[in-house]
Amino acid sequence: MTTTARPADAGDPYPTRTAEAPPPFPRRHPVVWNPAAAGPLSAAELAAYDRDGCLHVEAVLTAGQTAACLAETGRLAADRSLRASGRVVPEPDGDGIRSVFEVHALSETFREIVHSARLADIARQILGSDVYVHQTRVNFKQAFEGSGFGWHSDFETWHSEDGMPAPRALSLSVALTDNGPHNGPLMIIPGAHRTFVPSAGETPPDYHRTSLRGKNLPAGPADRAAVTALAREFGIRQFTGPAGSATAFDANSLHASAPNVSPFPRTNLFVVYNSVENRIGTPYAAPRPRPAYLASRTFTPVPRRAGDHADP
Ligand code: 6CS
Ligand code: FE
Repeated sequence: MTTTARPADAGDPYPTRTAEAPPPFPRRHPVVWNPAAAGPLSAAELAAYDRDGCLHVEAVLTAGQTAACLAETGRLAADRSLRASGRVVPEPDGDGIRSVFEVHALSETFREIVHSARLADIARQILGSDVYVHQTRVNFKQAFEGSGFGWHSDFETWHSEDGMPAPRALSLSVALTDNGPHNGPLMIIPGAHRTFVPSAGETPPDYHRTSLRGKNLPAGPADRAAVTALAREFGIRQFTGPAGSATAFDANSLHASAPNVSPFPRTNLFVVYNSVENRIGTPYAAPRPRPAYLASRTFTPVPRRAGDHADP
């Protein structure tokens, strides 16, 4: 593996992180890769995902599973030995925890859920292939204190910093506590996944040490004029739902979330599945690849389990 960024003229289909960002342009790849793929989503749900780049799914976890995940979350947050590993991201202000990465490697409970057919079949159906786990994390938004996330496309980061070739990946944001309108739920501009919004500013060395804290970022946030135009065109959808429900969203969805000033914590598990046909390589616009706990380079497919749906 080389450790230098590709030259900007190497035929990159999604140029970004240049001093002057090029204007937004249409996505160059499909969203639903095989509309005939079998799986848990109905044809209407698959069409809605294709159109919007996002879909709410009820009850992906049982009450017992959400309780087990919350217990594990508390254990990981209290584990002092994890703090120095980089996996634990502190809040930008105060000493709370914002995120813990690679939870499926730290906890058998999370590993089991990430590998379950209930979650992975959704990804396999949308991406039209086997999938592997690119990233997992728990985002804590503590009551009163939890900070927000500005508007961005995850694919913009995964492409530039991790070397992900195409937006053939998706996230499942799984509510471990109830997500209501007041505790900083996910917001998405439905339809904006069809536009790639380049970000101005070169990626600094070791940028992950600061970027994940989310404040005053020199590279990565989506251009505000582009967000404004897309939100005027498509509106903004807020995803609320009880613990155990989930939102699936395309890697190139434009999304954000507000801080949590409510008295109710908002804790979500994020699982990023990438197609096995879209393995990451050399970063497109960063000096060095990020650590494996942010961007896995183990491309083992999530095993298909009984109850999974065979391809037609
Ligand atoms: O850098 C990343 O990979 C992550 N950052 C954000 C703000 N969203 C998704 C992703 O986990
Ligand atoms: Fe994100």
